[in-house]
This record gives sequence, C-alpha cells and structure tokens, in this order.
Amino acid sequence: MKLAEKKVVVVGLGKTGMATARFLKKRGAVVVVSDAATESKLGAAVQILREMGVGLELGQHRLSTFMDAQLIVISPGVSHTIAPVQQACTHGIPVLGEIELASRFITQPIVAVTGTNGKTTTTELVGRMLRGSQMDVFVGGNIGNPLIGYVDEPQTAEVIVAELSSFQLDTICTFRPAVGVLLNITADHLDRYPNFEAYAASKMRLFENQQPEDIAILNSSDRRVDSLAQNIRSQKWIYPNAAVDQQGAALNDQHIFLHAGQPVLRQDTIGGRRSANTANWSLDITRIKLRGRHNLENACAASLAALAAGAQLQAVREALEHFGGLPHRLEYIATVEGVEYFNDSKATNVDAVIQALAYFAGPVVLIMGGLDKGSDFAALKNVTRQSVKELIVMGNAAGRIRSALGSQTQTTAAASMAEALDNAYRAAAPGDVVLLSPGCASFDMYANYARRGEDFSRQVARLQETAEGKG
Ligand code: UMA
Repeated sequence: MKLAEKKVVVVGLGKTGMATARFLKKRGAVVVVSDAATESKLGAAVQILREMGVGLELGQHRLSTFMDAQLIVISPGVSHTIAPVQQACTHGIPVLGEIELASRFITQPIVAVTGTNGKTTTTELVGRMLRGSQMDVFVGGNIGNPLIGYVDEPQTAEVIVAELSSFQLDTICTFRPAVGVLLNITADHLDRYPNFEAYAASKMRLFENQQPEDIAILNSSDRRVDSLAQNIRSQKWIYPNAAVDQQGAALNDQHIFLHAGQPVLRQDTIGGRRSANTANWSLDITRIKLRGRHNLENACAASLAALAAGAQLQAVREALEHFGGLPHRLEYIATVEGVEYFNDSKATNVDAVIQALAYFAGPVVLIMGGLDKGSDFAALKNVTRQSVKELIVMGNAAGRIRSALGSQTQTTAAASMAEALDNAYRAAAPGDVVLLSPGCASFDMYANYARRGEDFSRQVARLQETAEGKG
C-alpha cells in the first residue's frame, strides 16, 4: 500500500488517531486529523501533532475535508455511518479502520479475540501463554494499545495477539486472522447499532476472510455464536463442550480437557508445525486463579488460541494457575467490617452484570449506572430479585435502571460514587458483598471505566479508614 504523498484524513484524535497519524506521517502521507471535539478538550495531543506537521480540523468534521481525501482512516469511537464518512464512501474514497490499515503492513500471523465480554482477560491470557512458551509476542488492539503502533516499531514479534471490538471489525476489509476467537455475543452498544442483529453481524466479520487452513475458536454454549458460525470456512475448534472426537475443549464441574489440533504456527524451528499432545492433559478447575464460571470458559478459549499459535502445554497450565485477572474485572478491593467490596467497573453491559452476580452466593449490594447505551435492564429482573439486597443507581441511566428494576428490590439513588458507597455501607451487613458492576459506560461521569473503578477503590479506602478510626 503506497502512502507517500497520499492525502489521508484520520478521524478521531484519541490513542488510535494519534498512533495512526504518527505512522502515516512517517510513511510520507499528507495527514489531516479531524476531531469533533475542540482543542481545549483534546489537550496535549494537538500540540504534538502540530509539531509533527500534521494538519488539524478541530471542533467539526467538514465534508469538504473528507471529500478531498484519498484515504480516510477512522478511529473505533467514530461510527462509520457519520455523514461525511458515508458521503466520501459513496464517492469511492476508501474508508478503513486502523486495524485494517495495520494488518496490511503486518507479516506475522494474528490471533484475534472478540466477543461482548471477556475479550481483554482472554487476550491477556493468550499473551501470557505464548510468552511463557518463549515466543516473542505483541499484544494490542482494543486492550488499549493500537496495532498500528506495532507496525511503527521494528517488527520482531513471532505472533500478534489482538483484542478486537465490533467497532474495529466494522471497518475491516481484507483483515484475516490466522486464529479467530469469538467468546460470546450478548446485547451491547445498542446506541451505535440499529439493532442486536447488526451488532452480532459485526462480530462475525472476524471470520469473513479466513481460509480453511485458519482456525476459528467458538463458544458453542452461546446459542447465537453456534447458529451464526455455520458459514465459517476455517477449521472450528469448539468449547466448552467439545465431544471426544472434536477439536476444542471440554469443561465439566471439575476439570478442563483440551483436544487441540495442529497449530497454524511453527512450534519449533526444526520440527515445523506440531500439535501439543493434549491426549492426557486436564486441569483441575480449582487451580485456575480467575474468578467466575464465565472465566472458566475464557480459560478454555485462551488455552485453545494459545495452542493454535504454537504454545506449550506447560505454559498454558502455568498461566491459568497464576493469572488472577485484570483490574476492574471482579477485582477484590477490601473487607470492611465483614463486608467484601468488589470493583467490576469494566462490566459495561447487562450480561456482564449477570455474570458478576452469578459469582456470589450471598446477598449483594449492587451499584449500577453510568452512561446509558440503550440496554434492556429488565433482563436483570430475576437476578436482582434473587441476589440483590439493595440496588444503588447513579449516573445518566439511573432513571431507566430504577424503572426496570426498582420493583424487584430496595433501590436508592446516589449523585456520586462517594454517596453510593455511603449508601452501600449503611445497607450491607457482615457476610454481604458490595459490588460495583455498572452495566453502563462510564463517560457521563468519568474519562473511562478505569477512572470509575479507581474512584470506587478510593471510596472503599475511605470507608476502611473511618471503620479503623472507630475501632
Ligand atoms: N470523535 C469524533 N467524531 C465522532 C466521535 C468521536 O471526532 O463522531 C472523537 C472524539 O472527540 C475523541 C476521539 O474521537 O477525541 C476518540 O476516539 P476513540 O473513542 O476511538 O478513542 P481511542 O483512544 O482511539 O480508543 C479506541 C477504543 N475506543 C473505543 O472503541 C470507544 C479503545 O477501546 C481502544 O482501547 C483504543 O482505541 C486502542 O485500540 C476502549 C473501549 O471502550 C477501551 N472500547 C469499547 C469496549 O471495550 O466496549 C469497544
């Protein structure tokens, strides 16, 4: 792909736009970054781009800028359906996402992980399993590390592990992962897609360019994944209920069993491709450090993906036994006066809240709310009635959550995280759990889910200090 002298418009100036502009500029393109936000909101990035000689269009997306481009690269946070992008498309101007652009310059095989929930945990696990197998790995994508950044470096990795969102898959074209993992599809981002089917179709694009020698790792216990996977051309490795004659993984109440096929990558330089001998391999699930049933499924998916990329079984086992999970995902924070506090700020959709509640046996004081993504909160009615002792709602979606669930349990509202934690402290008794599992995005009150989780942890620390002061 020739970029020198090409007029390229990069849409969105977040991490992706910044890394893309830098890459394009180095390749000699004439770059303009267009962002709907004003300079004062965009901060230091603007000055860095100016110094690099990148053109800037801030506070608006002007149609003429897009129509003048020879290539448009859009960030995941920008919908490919916005008017100037659509019009440029109609006039034959190529529109790509950063993942598509990066993949055209990446020569190493890509393991790509998508799904509504569990993507980051699974991606991280695959990376650890491959590194533990002494392989040089680049881990990036939606996890927070744009893939285009790798293309900008000396490409030393043997394999790329990429977490991909539906937003990123919306703007692929030729992208073909050697190993594609689809974890689950449940309702999310309905503020961006016209309906659930459109969102699900976007996820399925992961496999559209795969060939028979590639591998698709599929969660067959997810009804939607199972039915949508019929037309996939690549080899299917299924989990968590692969039959003995099927390639994949089986999970029962006690063990994970793996039955991997031949990897797509070379496992050693002399012997060429060789499948790990999984015949007698099993792992007692009590040895897996991650919390929750959903994470056992993620553990199956990650193990298969790593083996498909040539990992060693010992490294798979070690990663499962040592990796306790990422911050903001069912993260234990502290026990205050016999009440356990958990931060699940990354639970930004309804299904993730259901999974979190399923983990706890006893009563839960649940803090929900944030930016409304058009979710159907009524899907939480049963679990709320069964396990939520008190529901505390906050943020932009508070009213809709209360309307959907307020009749199922005691419900209070909070204007801030501090107030939410004060309410929770009053409501919880020793043996209970206080869980932040918002089921919403964070952008109404915070820069991102991590800031929200940090605020939760800070407020827990405050409660702890007050409790210790009393003691
Ligand atoms: N913007 C416009 N016009 C628009 C909409 C937005 O100019 O119509 C501008 C905003 O003003 C802002 C910029 O676009 O300045 C933000 O772009 P971005 O949201 O793509 O930000 P990045 O920092 O590049 O982050 C993106 C992903 N963000 C989203 O998908 C929303 C990050 O995923 C990802 O880590 C990063 O690229 C690197 O690949 C975050 C996310 O929330 C974690 N992902 C969603 C999720 O996990 O549920 C999909």
